[in-house]
Amino acid sequence: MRSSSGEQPAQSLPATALRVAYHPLDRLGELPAGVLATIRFGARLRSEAKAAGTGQPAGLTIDVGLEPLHAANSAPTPGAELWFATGPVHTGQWSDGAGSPPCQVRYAHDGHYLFAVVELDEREHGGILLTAERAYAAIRRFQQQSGFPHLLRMWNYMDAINEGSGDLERYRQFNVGRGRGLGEVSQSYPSATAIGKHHSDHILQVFWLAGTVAGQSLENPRQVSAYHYPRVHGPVSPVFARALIAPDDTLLISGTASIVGHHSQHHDDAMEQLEETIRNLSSFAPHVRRPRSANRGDLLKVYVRDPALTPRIAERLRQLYPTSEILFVAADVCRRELLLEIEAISLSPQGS
Ligand code: 3EB
Repeated sequence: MRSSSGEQPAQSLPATALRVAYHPLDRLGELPAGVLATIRFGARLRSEAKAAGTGQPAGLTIDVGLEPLHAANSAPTPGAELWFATGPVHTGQWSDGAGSPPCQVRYAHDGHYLFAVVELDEREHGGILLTAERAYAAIRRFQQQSGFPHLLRMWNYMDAINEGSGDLERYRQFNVGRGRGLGEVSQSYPSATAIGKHHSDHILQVFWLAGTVAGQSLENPRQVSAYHYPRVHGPVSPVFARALIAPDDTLLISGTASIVGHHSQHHDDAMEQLEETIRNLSSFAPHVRRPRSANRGDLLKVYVRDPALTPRIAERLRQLYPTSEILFVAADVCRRELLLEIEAISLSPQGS
């Protein structure tokens, strides 16, 4: 039941519509009820939240150690991403005892969608490769018994993503571990992001959205599928889809950078990389299912290597996407010549 224009009548609202919004960090206390997951951005948040142990919103709270950036003309700065629940929320923890040391999965679900997170200390698992393998093996086992078997969207945040050279670069090692941990997958791949933190805390953090119903993964005609990248980008290819249409028609676009074919474009020119990234994002325009009348747009998350570039990038994005919510964070991208990456959510008419 897809329509490209016009509001859906209220009585046809499926119970499974995703709703996502950005929110200022200091106003999380004023949240409406019914949040499945709150993703809070801030390098110091993780340790502070642990110390305080209070003020946790309902549902699953995930603290990401990436600093939100202030873009001129956007007051206040959004620093949290909220995924609203479509029904009563159940939270829990699951322990993967099949490996050692054990690995905890924290989760929340609303009967239709599940949000879950694994956070592993690389020092306890022997480096990025083994930590990624451990995390993804746990994710695979968790998913098999979860009741939400379909992976829709995944985020991977790690320290020093570009450290090491050639095949020893940490991102490439992460790919080896992810590939081994996940093993053969019978389903299509989820959309994903893999990003480096500016501040080291030794934690590999993986969180994901899964559902009871499968999504439809999409590839970008301008880009070689990441899972078909040639050997020059590492011994094991990244396993993700360029985008995925969720069961409610929400379009979840993976982290997208200035790559055409499989080659990085415009080395060292951030604004040209921005234009190339925009062209890559535009490939998915035919899959956007938003009513033209809706006075709201997409959600864009922009990862910038150099925070000083934020105002210029913000100005250009606001010009192109005036109704979009935009969240900027300081981060490293998976190839050292890439200066920015953008992920996007285009909500379905039902969810807006
Ligand atoms: C790219 O297109 C840029 O390894 O999960 C983007 C999104 C990127 C996801 C991942 C990597 C990942 O290759 C990097």
